[in-house]
Amino acid sequence: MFKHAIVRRPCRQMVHGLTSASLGKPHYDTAVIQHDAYIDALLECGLGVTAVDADSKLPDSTFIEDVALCTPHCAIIMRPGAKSRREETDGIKEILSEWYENIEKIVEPGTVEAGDIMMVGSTYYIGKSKRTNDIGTNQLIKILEKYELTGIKVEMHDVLHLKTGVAYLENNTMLATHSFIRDPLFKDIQKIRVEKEEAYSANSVWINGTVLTPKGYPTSKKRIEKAGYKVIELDVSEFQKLDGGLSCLSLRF
Ligand code: CIR
Repeated sequence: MFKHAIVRRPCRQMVHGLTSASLGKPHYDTAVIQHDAYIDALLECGLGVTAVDADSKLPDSTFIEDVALCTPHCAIIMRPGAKSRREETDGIKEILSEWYENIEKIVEPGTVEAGDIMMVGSTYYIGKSKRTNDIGTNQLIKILEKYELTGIKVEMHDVLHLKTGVAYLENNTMLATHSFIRDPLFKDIQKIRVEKEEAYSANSVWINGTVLTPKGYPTSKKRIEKAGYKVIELDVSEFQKLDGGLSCLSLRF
């Protein structure tokens, strides 16, 4: 069960955020409305929510998931692979120290963005992406082992982050797009298949029995409900324009 979430308000400069999508520029005022609805959904799932102020110098900073990993025993501050995102970690230690005594850190030349990390109980799957390098992954695995947690590397292609293509929904069940469905690493986990046309919906989030899923992906929604979860659909179109989704918008612990 999660008790708390930390989010970061989007800033006007989000229109200059990194993206590979060809969906146009995000509309700031709409993003703020969508972000408010996201916070409401987190509250509805029973979480306490801390909202960090927007930072106009950091266009991608609303994607706060990427800058830290919050485990039950320690928090780990990442070192983003994207240079323009490195300063997003400034001040994160002070924020996390309200909940964590043990705060660790990925250091140069390691890079890890936590969108590449999927938690399955005490095991953390770490995707090797353009943003997360081997040195960073090895540092992360060492830190996890210090707290009796496990880190496992995942080879992947065609996705920005691991959680662009998979989401663990607890109960030994995960959402997976085609490239992850047959990955032997996940062979013991039941899959809810995400169809190609609905690939964006793989970035859904389990919170205390409810699954937050992006609006507009009816097949995924139906399959998640059929598997026994309550679903809350949220419109995150303005964040999708920046390659971001529901998991990227919060740290949950
Ligand atoms: C980026 O390219 O870094 C941002 N525009 C989107 C980050 C999305 N984060 C995530 O998937 N965890």
